[in-house]
Amino acid sequence: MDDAYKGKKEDKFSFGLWTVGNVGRDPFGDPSRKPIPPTRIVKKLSELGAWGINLHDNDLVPIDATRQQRNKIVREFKKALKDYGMIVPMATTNTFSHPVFKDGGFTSNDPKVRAYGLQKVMQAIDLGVELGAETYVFWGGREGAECNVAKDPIDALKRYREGLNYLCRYVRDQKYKLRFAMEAKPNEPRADMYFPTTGHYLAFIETLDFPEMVGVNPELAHEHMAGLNFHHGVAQAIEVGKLFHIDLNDQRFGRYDQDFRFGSEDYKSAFLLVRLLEDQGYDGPRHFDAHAFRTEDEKGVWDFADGCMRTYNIFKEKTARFAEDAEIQGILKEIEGKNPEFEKHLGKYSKKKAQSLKRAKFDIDAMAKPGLGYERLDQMLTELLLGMR
Ligand code: GLT
Ligand code: MN
Ligand code: MN
Repeated sequence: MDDAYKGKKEDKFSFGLWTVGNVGRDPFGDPSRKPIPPTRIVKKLSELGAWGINLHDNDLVPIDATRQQRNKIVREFKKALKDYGMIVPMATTNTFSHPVFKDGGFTSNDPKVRAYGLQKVMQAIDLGVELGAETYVFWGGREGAECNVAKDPIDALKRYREGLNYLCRYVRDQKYKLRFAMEAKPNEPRADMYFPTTGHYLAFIETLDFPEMVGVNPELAHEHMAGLNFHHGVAQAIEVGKLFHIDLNDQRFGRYDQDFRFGSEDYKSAFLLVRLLEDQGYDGPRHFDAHAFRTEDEKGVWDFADGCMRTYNIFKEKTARFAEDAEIQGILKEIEGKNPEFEKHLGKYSKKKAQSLKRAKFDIDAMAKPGLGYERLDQMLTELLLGMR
């Protein structure tokens, strides 16, 4: 395979310890491979050309570790980061695995669980900052419901807000350089999760005490699970300056949470996304939140990781090719260039402009007549992606 597409540090590719560390467990089956020690993950990812490694508190430090055990694990992990030139750009908290969180962390009906949740997140934030993280992700894995009469959804939202406001104040108090990135998901593991889409979070963030500290971490698979167009959601986040992080993977519509290798299912969506990120100059981490098929052994895991990075870089090259394709660019120019004389009616409202626009004549049947030629354009994109242009 061509080395030109291999991951390089400047590509800012990152993986979670939980992604390449996924042991192939699913609701119906036991692990199909052995856990890989975190220090080995750091080494292998670095060799493959990744730049960063992200983690939940308990991906690294077991939930029942003593202070001494924790410090030893962290010391060894930091050494591996240094030895292999890797960084921890993002960290997060596991508030979903232990059954104490079976009805949520922030949104639990039980104040004791909510208090423990806050304590756990503060400790995990301390760990993340100690490892150098500048982005802190919140994925509310258990913040949702099956029995929808047991929890008032308005109370749930208020509790989530209260928790985030508390933690923003904690970060400010500690003088940490840390931003929060909220990750939406419509369902799994709960039947219904609060904040099912990135758009829900974008609205919610504006109601927080420190909205400037909080952005989003959209995940491709999660938006596809909700039947949405990922690249549109990401565009909306970029447009309001809220794309703090991104989870790249792939997913068939209408299925369970698959977390497939980036770009392995829907080439057109992956292309549109990479083009958007590159054209908009997104300079945050390109984080792969995916895992190898359950059929794989450790070698398959590294094939998977290499594949995510290669595919991103291949789509990046396709983006450049798209921009240099004279015929495609000619069509795009033509689409944009029609009827410039009507620009004067658009833009900011003024009384004068509105009066003039109300007098303007439009022959809507004539306007509707010409075809737009999008079939030809879309076929050109298809042929470009299939390697024919
Ligand atoms: C979990 C989830 C992911 C989240 C991770 C961060 S954990 O694997 O499915 O989408 O990004 O908490
Ligand atoms: Mn997922
Ligand atoms: Mn994710």
